[in-house]
Amino acid sequence: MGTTQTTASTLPKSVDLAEMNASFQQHGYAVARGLFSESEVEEIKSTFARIAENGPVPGHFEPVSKEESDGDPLKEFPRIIHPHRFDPVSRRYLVHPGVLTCMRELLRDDVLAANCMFYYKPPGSRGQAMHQDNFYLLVEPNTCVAAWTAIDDADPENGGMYLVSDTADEEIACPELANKEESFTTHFVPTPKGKKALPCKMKAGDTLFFNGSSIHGSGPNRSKDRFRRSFICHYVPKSTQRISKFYLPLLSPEGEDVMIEANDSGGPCGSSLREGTVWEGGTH
Ligand SMILES: O=C(O)CCC(=O)C(=O)O
Repeated sequence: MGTTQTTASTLPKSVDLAEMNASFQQHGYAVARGLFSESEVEEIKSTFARIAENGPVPGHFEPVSKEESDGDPLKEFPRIIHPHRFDPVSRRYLVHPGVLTCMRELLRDDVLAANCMFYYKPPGSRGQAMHQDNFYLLVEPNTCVAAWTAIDDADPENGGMYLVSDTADEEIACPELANKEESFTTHFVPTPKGKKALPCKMKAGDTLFFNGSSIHGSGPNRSKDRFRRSFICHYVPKSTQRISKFYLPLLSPEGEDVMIEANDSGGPCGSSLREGTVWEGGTH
């Protein structure tokens, strides 16, 4: 895989771009089935297995041994933040041509990549309470869009994603506190009255695209032995003027660093709250 442009006609046959676009514009999300090939899924899986074996990468991945984990599987297998800053395979997949083709269609603009993350989500781990991504990315004047790729099959039992349809036009809320028993992050955005969080069943290689204002999250992995690994990336329209400095530099489709203005406005809670413990585990 390189950074050569995939066009709509070279996407896998399982991906219907027109249908995705209609769903995304109407409901705020869309799924591209089988966007990543089996060999791509395997390469991502083996890359992150190797990173886990090699141990800590300060500031990105700071696991502890099973003995030191206090029985919390997420301490042993924490999510990896910004792996594209130290791992060339992640950097390459952050500009996956199929993802970029879908993104350009959904955003109706050229795009830049903001970040990627990898979640291992082993059996027994907590989920991530409902939230809105643009609270963290602070993209202006529009918003970010996530591309969440399943590396294992994902469903409600092993902590698959939930998304509240038709929330892409919601204001970004200042979050409430999440239930610590169920969520490893501290933020919680309630589902608006009359709306419902819907489970997104995914097969390995499927990618869920969703708007940065859409309310989404996941429950605990209650399975006995099924990891729920996922490769999660965020993108912004090329016309973006500002973003939280945590995501700078952005990455162009050709793999070049791109600097834009940092947004230090603090978002809907104001900047003082951003310093407090309420933020623990709450960044993207
Ligand atoms: O993968 C998950 O469990 C939650 C991920 C998520 O909500 C996010 O990356 O914004």
